[in-house]
Amino acid sequence: MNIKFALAGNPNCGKTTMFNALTGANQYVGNWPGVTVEKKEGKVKGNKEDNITVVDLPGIYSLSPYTLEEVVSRDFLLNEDPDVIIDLVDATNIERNLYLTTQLIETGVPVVIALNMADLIEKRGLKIDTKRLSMVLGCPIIETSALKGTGLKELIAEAVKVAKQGEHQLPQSIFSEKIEKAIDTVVPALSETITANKKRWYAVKVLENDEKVMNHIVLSSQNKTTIDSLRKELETELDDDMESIITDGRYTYIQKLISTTVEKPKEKLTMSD
Ligand code: BGO
Repeated sequence: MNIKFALAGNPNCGKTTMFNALTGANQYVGNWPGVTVEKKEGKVKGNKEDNITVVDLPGIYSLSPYTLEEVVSRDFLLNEDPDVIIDLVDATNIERNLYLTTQLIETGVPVVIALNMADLIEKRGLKIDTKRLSMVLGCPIIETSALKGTGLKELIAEAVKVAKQGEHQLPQSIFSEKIEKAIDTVVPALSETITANKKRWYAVKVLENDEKVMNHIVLSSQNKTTIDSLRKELETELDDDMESIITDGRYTYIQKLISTTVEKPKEKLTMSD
């Protein structure tokens, strides 16, 4: 079977090391269409049964529309339909890395998390309940060390399994009840050309008034008026702009999730404490 993985993650999460470990010398470098951002693609080595291509997305913190890297990444995920996103999460920076994860899950492309730098978890005195984290996020988590080459076979096997299942789990709710209700109002206003699994991502972006998405999709003038006034209402009530409200919502969700799944080492007391 031909399978396409997209490798995504924050800068410095170990993506280059992982890409090299997965593909070996089997890689080619070019540019993303129309921009001078480097595009790397390769074939997963040692897997004879399937023909697996890995596309290395640029290192990004978010899928917002503000940098070329972010735009290239989101266009690829939404338009090129990779079978699976392998989301590299740096275990030693898990809280910050999960911000992108919440957005990747919303694209409707199935996500498998590679919890990378796993060799440092114990050394740093961290305890991560991967089982619970996986259950709440609704995607498999495999501990990996791209540096030491551990967990890679398991990661490939899991991602292949997910690709072959071919069924899309709809993205989970993560925001407050008010925001989730607003998202539910936007979803039916979206055109049928947007597939069911991608509707949540577009609905969040429409609510945020993301310029690139607004220029790209078609809304009836009645739906546009309804959504504009819904946005205004929420902005007045929550006393912030919608993009900040959504960003805060993601952080609140992650903080809550981290508080029940990650134990950090106790701060060492210094003499002055
Ligand atoms: C240096 N475990 C550990 N311990 N380190 C890892 C792992 C892992 O699983 N994966 C990657 N690293 P990139 P992006 C370095 O380069 O792949 C390390 O931006 C150093 N360099 O070796 O470049 C990896 O592509 C000097 O570390 O990340 C690299 O995502 C001292 O994480 C760094 C210490 O990996 C970033 C580290 C001269």
